[in-house]
Amino acid sequence: MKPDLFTSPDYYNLDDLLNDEHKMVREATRSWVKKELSPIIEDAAQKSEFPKVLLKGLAEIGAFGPYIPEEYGGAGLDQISYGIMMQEIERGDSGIRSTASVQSSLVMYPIYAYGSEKQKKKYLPKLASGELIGCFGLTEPDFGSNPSGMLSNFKDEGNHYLLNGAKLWISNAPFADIAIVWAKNEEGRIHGLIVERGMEGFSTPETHNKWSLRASATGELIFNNVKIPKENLLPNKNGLGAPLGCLDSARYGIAWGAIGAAMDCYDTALRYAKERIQFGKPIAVKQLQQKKLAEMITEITKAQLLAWRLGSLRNEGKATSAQISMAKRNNVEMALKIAREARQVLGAMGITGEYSIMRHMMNLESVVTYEGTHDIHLLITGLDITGHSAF
Ligand code: TGC
Ligand code: FAD
Repeated sequence: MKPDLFTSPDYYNLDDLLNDEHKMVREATRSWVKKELSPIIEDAAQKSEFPKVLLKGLAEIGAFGPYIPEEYGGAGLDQISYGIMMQEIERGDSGIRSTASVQSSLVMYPIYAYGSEKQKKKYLPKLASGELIGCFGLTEPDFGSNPSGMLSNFKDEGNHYLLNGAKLWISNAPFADIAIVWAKNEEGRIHGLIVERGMEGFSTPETHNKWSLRASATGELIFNNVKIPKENLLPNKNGLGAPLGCLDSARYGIAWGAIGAAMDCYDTALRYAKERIQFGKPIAVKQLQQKKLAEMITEITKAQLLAWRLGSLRNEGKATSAQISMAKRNNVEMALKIAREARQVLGAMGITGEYSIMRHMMNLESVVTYEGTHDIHLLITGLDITGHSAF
């Protein structure tokens, strides 16, 4: 892979809207990505291996629980710093951002928001330091967009719960130490349970042959009469709103993360267009290439402003789930379109691992599907503005 020459576009001086802490977080994350992630990511993706070597660094830069309070081991940062961190990590690779998103928003957040004090003290500091890695099991083979139909269930057996069922498409499952699993009790009410690797009847087979998110490990969670200690149930929230509340936080991170992937594709295409000579001139002088590049920076700028405003609303506790859906949907589609256009600017070179564009494009095919598909987020906006559910 070519050396990482990334220069961040900031066409509307977004920097003026950031405080010193935001800029510090960005510089620290950006330089970690350049130094540690960029040099190894293409090889990991080609080999379809999750680069575990990055876990320690992710913990050190504060990417595990950026907004979780420091008393539980988190970085205690605001929502804009969290978003910027996701942007910079996804600038490197969506799969590595996935690992950070899952650990922070889908594992640490539910323990922090719905867990007992004992659970918070037991798990959060170790998750923040990367000593424990977690995963989040909501999706099932027959229930993806419609998780309320889930079949995973647990029974009260007196001194423990007995968990049965299966989850599919679970990021980090093959190596996670713990799983936050959503399952129904005997009354059909959804609860979160902390399932630990090593519990009898719990297995996590890996899903192979993905063309997307190849540097992220994906797998199943299978529960065959797993005895779950009663103290592992998250006590403070139940119902579908509990897992969906975690998704709000992860979807918000993706709205920023996708900008990172788009910025990397744009920056690569711009540099290539200035250097690549055809018909005796750089292709950057051609109107057709300028149209592609000008549209890319326009869309990136709009997405940056959307994400920044959403972050400000979240800092004030005012962002709605529907606003988050709009930003996730818009920004991922924007990134996917830019990846496709940028690939064309590079011609044949665009399909090789010498450049990051094709990897971003393939990764974004998962990002546009997970955490709620492109269609589902549109329907969430539709419901919000009309009052009618079209699911
Ligand atoms: P509905 O009746 O609308 O809602 C049920 C209850 O949930 C509440 N609620 C929310 N609460 C918090 N945040 C949200 N975003 C919420 N949306 C809804 C709602 O108020 C209600 O509460 P209550 O108290 O009245 O019971 O539920 P529905 O069954 O009609 O479904 C709605 C729908 C389709 C929007 C929802 O099911 C959905 O979002 N589906 C998409 C599923 C999804 O996103 N799965 C993601 C799995 S995890 C993942 O992909 C991780 S990838 C990680 C990575 O690698 O980065
Ligand atoms: P389906 O729900 O079967 O949808 C198929 C198609 O139908 C889609 O185009 C969808 O938009 C459309 N559709 C569905 N319902 C409607 C409707 N009402 N109206 C119109 N169109 C509709 N899940 C987890 O729980 N944890 C994870 O860590 C996780 N990681 C993932 C990692 C990867 C790499 C991938 C690819 C997925 C991951 N997922 C995870 C699962 C992801 O959240 C689901 O794939 C997603 O929610 C969609 O579910 P589905 O794939 O079953 O598609």
